[in-house]
Amino acid sequence: MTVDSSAARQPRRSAADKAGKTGTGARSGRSGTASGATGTKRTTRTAAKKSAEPELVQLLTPEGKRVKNAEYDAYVAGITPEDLRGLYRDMVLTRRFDAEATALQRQGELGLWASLLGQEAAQIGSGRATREDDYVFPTYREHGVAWCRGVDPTNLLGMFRGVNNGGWDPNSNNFHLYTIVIGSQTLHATGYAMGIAKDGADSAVIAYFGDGASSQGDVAESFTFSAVYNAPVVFFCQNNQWAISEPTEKQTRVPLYQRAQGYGFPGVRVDGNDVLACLAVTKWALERARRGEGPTLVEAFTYRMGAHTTSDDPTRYRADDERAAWEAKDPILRLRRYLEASNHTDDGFFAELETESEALGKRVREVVRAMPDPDHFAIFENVYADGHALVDEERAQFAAYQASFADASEGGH
Ligand SMILES: Cc1ncc(C[n+]2csc(CCOP(=O)(O)OP(=O)(O)O)c2C)c(N)n1
Ligand SMILES: [Mg+2]
Repeated sequence: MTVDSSAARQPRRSAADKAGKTGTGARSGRSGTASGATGTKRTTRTAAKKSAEPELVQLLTPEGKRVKNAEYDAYVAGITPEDLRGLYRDMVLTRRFDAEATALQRQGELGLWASLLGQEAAQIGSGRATREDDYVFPTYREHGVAWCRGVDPTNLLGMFRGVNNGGWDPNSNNFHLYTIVIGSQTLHATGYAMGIAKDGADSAVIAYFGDGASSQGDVAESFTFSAVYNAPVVFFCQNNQWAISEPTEKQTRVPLYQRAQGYGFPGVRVDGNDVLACLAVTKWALERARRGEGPTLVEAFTYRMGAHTTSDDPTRYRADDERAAWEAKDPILRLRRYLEASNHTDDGFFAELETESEALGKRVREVVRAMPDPDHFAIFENVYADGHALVDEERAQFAAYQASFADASEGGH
């Protein structure tokens, strides 16, 4: 896995190739798309998936059985029962927070919510692999990663309530603000990583994006730049099978992780519902970056169990049996099975976690409902550092518009 400093200019064998050689990893990444099957009918897609389950790095089976992996076991070798319970707690509390936010949107307390349901392992595994001095560039769905970075979950809700433009200081936790323009944060991450390299620091950067975003030019550009400059960045693509109503088949003809090969860096597909595998593979990729070996693409193969956002109705474009198949691979359930089978937990642990979960839900509800409305004119702040004539004009127009309501009410309406 060691690559010398001139590696950026040398064609390299990908980790997937190596994994294939040792028979342990995600080499072929067979999927319904690899054979060119691009059927758009729901039944065709489901059938293709059933007949060709993709190969991926997995340490915990859906039944909660630990399987050996010669390449990645080393990255979780020191994990203790307490660490495992910690990962379980992270996933349970993240799911609870997410469910609470969805409910708050339904009650009219949030304008919108993008649920992470089903993606807890991908986010907690990769998030816990990061070091405090690493820098994280999320999309809009990385609530589990935010949790791992120590961002108070209630801070994630201000933007979705429409009371602020972000809600946290990115530099407090090295966790950038949520980015809605899909894929653009991969460029920010690449630039930041190039800066880290120039500073001579051994920190790394991780950029999250989705299967849909993988089609954006920004992602292609960031792959090119990071490869050529050997930037210490991990591209963590959560392939949750859908980009709103578009299936992954509409984004690519090859498994996404294989795209890295064309840019000259390794790509690995990991079971995104296996928190241990996500932890191990992300640690490996971050350590490569720290050693100056450049970028890695990690494709976490997972599933968006819920709607794209609370504005979406997935029953219009996907079949129920697809969700049912993924429910059997639930990330929380599989770790619970493993913990129980290993006698790492007792009933007291689960009961305490339930109490903690209830308390989190209560706090989230209370904090959101108490969020003050912003000053109406705050939207004109922070557009330009030194102001701008056009913004001044718009502010004046808005002030006149607001004043028109005052006139109307004074007029007896
Ligand atoms: C540049 C850009 N184009 C289009 C959109 C509208 N949009 C919002 S989310 C989304 C789909 C993203 O899918 P994916 O990258 O798979 O992420 P997921 O939502 O599944 O987590 C699109 C097209 C956008 N936000 N930004
Ligand atoms: Mg997606």
